[in-house]
Amino acid sequence: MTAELTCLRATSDILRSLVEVAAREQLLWKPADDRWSICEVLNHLTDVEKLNLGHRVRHMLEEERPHFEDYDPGLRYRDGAYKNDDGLRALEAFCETREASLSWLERAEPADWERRGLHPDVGEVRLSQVLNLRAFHDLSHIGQVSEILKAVCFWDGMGSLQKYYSVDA
Ligand code: NI
Repeated sequence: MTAELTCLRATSDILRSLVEVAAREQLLWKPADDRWSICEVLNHLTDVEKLNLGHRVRHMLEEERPHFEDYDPGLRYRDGAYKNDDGLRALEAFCETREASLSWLERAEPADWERRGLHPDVGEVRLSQVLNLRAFHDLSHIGQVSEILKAVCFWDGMGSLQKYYSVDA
């Protein structure tokens, strides 16, 4: 299995373990009005999974050089696609959606990694580039979830030992 697929496969278990650290209401905590909660991050990942990994990659496997739809996370957030209501349900929705993507992605042949699509901003891209981006994106949001957990679960309890660190959620 390639590094991209190994990473994409690991993400659900990593997120499950991280989410377990927090109490249910902490999954809804926002570091600031304009920053996302863990629940919103999880809903963002599911939305991206459906519209980007699911939609774009599937079209690349089934069509010649498909045009990708534009995807604007800020717009999706404002449209309410990342609602902040139930972190555990959001986690399960992501894990199910990722599992479905992997089940057909892992059936693709190595030659399929060279298939092309047309990105609305950067133009022609290969499937392997999209998968590298998806793995990179997973790790970015795993880092974001870790930062939120540091702030919401452990920062207050550190007391005077806070002097050695800062939080960046
Ligand atoms: Ni993102």
